[in-house]
Amino acid sequence: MPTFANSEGVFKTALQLMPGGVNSPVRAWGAVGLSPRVIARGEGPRVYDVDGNSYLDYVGSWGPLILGHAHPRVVAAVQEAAARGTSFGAPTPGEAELARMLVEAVPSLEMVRLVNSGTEACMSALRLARGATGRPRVIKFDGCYHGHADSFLVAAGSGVLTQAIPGSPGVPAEIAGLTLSLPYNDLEAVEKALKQYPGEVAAIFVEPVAGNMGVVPPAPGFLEGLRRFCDNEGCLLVFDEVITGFRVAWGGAQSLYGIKPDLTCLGKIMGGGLPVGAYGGRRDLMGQMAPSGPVYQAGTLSGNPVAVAAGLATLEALQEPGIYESLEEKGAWLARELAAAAARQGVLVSVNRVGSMLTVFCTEGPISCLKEAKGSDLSRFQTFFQEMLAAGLYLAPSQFEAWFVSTAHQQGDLEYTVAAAERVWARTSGR
Ligand code: KE4
Repeated sequence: MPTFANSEGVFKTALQLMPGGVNSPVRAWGAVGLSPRVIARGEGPRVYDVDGNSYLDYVGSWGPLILGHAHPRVVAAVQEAAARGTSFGAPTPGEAELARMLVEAVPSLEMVRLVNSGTEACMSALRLARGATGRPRVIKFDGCYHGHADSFLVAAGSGVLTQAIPGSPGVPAEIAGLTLSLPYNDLEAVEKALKQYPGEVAAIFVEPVAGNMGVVPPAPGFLEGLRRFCDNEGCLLVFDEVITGFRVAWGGAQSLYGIKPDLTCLGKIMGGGLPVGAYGGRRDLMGQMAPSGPVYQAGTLSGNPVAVAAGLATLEALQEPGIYESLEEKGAWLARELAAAAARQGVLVSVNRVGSMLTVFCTEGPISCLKEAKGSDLSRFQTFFQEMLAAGLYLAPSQFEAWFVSTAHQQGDLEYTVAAAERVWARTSGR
């Protein structure tokens, strides 16, 4: 019988020292009625808690670990970089190399700035959009999450949605009032908003594949419509590819769907599990960032050589021929077989997937926006999560997040996952 004594002990202490015992709200497992497992280490597709229990991991640190945990090339690169010094606050060869790789990989990038998180990337891109256009307003979409900068905590996804926080105290109405959050995949709503505020919208921010209300793909024509509106309105199209960058394709969702944004935000995979983010795009825009221009943004550890080494090693490993085809096959197989298992057990689910990111919604679907995602049966999700955890599956502790398949997940792992899900659905379908 597995024990969780050490997890419970460590978490009890953590609760005294950090809000909710965590350094990021989604990790507190508030939506699944359990105390979180305290993780000691990861290896390949697995994580191990401090009681020695092993789990097949589909959280992947919320997306960065596309190569699985402790990939030898990443570990070696980090060790080698650290041995040369952990930070200099000066230009280094590695950050220039990573910037070059990003510019060559992501179609819309002519110039890029490295930062320390996805939040910083999105916050900086918004400041640049406002600075470059001289306009105050921003359009985002319900259920999309662009980090925790003030302007984005309006109808946000991810932890804000999981915790059912309506907005966030501390964000002045004057700031929140400049953000228009519209239904995802609803071009009419965008057209109406642009007509309501002519010449006032600096940017439209969008997750080109939404990952923070659960996975919701763009409807046919949605991204093209946003591009057209921005061209006509003179506002900037910003793709938040913090999740989708190097996840759904080497060049991100913009290469998958063939739409060029004006600015792109990146993070997660490009840091290989260390704190790295980036924003970039047209040279005429990025050239407005200090010190080459007047829009200010800075960071002591931006482009940190150890974090950059992890990112470089990850991206170099992802250039191996056939990697994305394999991730696509694994993701498609898992999504298809999970849906088939649920159908065999007479359980209503809707599985959305793009590449190696997917969500099993506990409802019939289709799921194309936040309103539909919120129709999921959260009690059924909680039971599913708890039962899968007991079977050794470490899933995102929220209906409104994604499962991530890594290159380390083998076919046997996927088969085990589907069999475990089917057993859970067979046992609990009456509940
Ligand atoms: P970070 O500041 O957490 O590195 O990135 C913010 C961010 C920006 N854009 C998108 C599309 C994102 O998904 C995120 C962060 N994602 C969540 C999980 N979906 C992070 C998990 C957490 O908050 O702990």
